[in-house]
Amino acid sequence: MFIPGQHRCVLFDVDGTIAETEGQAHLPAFNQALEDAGLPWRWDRAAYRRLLKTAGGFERLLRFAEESGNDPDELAAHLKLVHQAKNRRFAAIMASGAVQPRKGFRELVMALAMNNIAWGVVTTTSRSNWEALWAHSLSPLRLPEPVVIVTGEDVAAKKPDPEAYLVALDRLRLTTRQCCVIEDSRNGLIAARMAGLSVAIVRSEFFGDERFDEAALLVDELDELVAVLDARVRTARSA
Ligand code: XBP
Ligand code: MG
Repeated sequence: MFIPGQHRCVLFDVDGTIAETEGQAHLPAFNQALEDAGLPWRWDRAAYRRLLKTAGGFERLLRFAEESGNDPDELAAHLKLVHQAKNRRFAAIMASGAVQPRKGFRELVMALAMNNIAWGVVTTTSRSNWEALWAHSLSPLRLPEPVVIVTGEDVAAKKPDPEAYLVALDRLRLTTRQCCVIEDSRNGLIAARMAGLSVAIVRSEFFGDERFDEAALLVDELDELVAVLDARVRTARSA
């Protein structure tokens, strides 16, 4: 991780990694949208932790429909609308200013920039969710802008499929040796490793106790990665 002179870009996952958006925004937005749609389903944190194993909000709704004994094909058109309503609710929560980036995020992006390392975003959430997070929580931080943004709409297969990471490398015209990844979930870790990238995991609210054997680094907060970067830079300078 963070090899000065070799790594040109750090690819950040969004949900759980840049901000705790799942518990602070996606989950309440799902429950509001389900209620507005007149569906009796409500998800508590334990249920949502389990459902998060399925990447993609629409796919998550389909899975829950099936688990609750419904025919997902019959409900698909309705659930598509529920998912769109969920994302509108998500944007409203973001606009309220309720979601802030995780501790150390700004410092990490600035420290990377000081060392000529760019940052990018590789998520399989909807593009509108990324845009809401950027507009209300990140752009006020006056960061350098991400050099690549890959979202759920840019891929045919969501994480743990490696496609999102492969699309990012292709757009950047960089190799796997020139990039590394920060993720919070096992699905994200597998996606990045299958694309050939090294991965640091930052533990998050819903995925903190998953298995992360394939990770190069495991930390509790992003500020620990600032310290790792500083140490790598010092070692490279003294070599
Ligand atoms: C995060 C997800 C997303 C969000 C919901 O993916 O799984 O599905 O929970 O987003 P990643 P949508 O691993 O890339 O963070 O409702 O927009 O799908
Ligand atoms: Mg994530």
